[in-house]
Amino acid sequence: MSLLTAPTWASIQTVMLSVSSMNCPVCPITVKKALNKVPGVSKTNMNFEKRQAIVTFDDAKTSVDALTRATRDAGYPSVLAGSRNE
Ligand SMILES: [Cu+2]
Repeated sequence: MSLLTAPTWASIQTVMLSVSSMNCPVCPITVKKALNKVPGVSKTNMNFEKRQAIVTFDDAKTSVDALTRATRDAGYPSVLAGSRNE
């Protein structure tokens, strides 16, 4: 339990994106950079072995569409593979 609780109107979401075109260890770095540039993204974890990106973001500021657009614009199209609310 943190003293710094999130404002109730902000919904922090964590989604899993499948980025199938990551084919070498440098790719996740590029994708991570692209995702971290999206306003509202607070955390990005890349899993190169599974070709996945796990992204935590504020859905008042951004959306899954914006995330997949960011990876696509970086050259790595992605699709939503799962999500959970936090
Ligand atoms: Cu690569």
